[in-house]
Amino acid sequence: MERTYIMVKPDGVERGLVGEIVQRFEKKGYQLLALQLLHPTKQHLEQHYADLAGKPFFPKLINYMLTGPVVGMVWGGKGVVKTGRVMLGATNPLDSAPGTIRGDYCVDVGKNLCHGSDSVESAEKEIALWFPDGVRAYKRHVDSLIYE
Ligand code: RTP
Repeated sequence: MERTYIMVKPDGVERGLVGEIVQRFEKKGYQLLALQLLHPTKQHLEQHYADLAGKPFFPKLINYMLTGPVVGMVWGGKGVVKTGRVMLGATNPLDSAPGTIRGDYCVDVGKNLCHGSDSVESAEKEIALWFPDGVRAYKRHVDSLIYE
């Protein structure tokens, strides 16, 4: 099953948007495979965002992500990586369509509430980084009402 790593960033946790974000993925029909609230270390975040290490906004991004706990989740289902990112909206919330999470709930790129893996490969890397003990699959009876 395709899996993705979705993370509610510290602003999303503090603003009480965890439930809203979880609900959107649940209502879509995706399967919740793992969920944790975590106070990430600087080193952990630098590993997660390693691809962005050269960007001018990198230090600001790490400091933002250190302002409080994050809620990390693994969601599974058909096309969940690409569609998950569509559900989050564009990186810059001012470019995000209404109806997306960022389009509905935020304004600035430096406070854009959530993260979603950008490919199947990076999703698997991120899941291994954030859930090093592994994520257990389970059968969902409701799948017969969601998939043809
Ligand atoms: P994410 O990883 O959080 O889902 O975001 P993304 O792929 O859509 O965007 P990416 O380019 O990977 O950037 C990661 C996060 O860095 C912050 N950012 N700040 N110009 C800026 O100040 C700037 N650009 C990006 C955002 O929090 C973005 O989500």
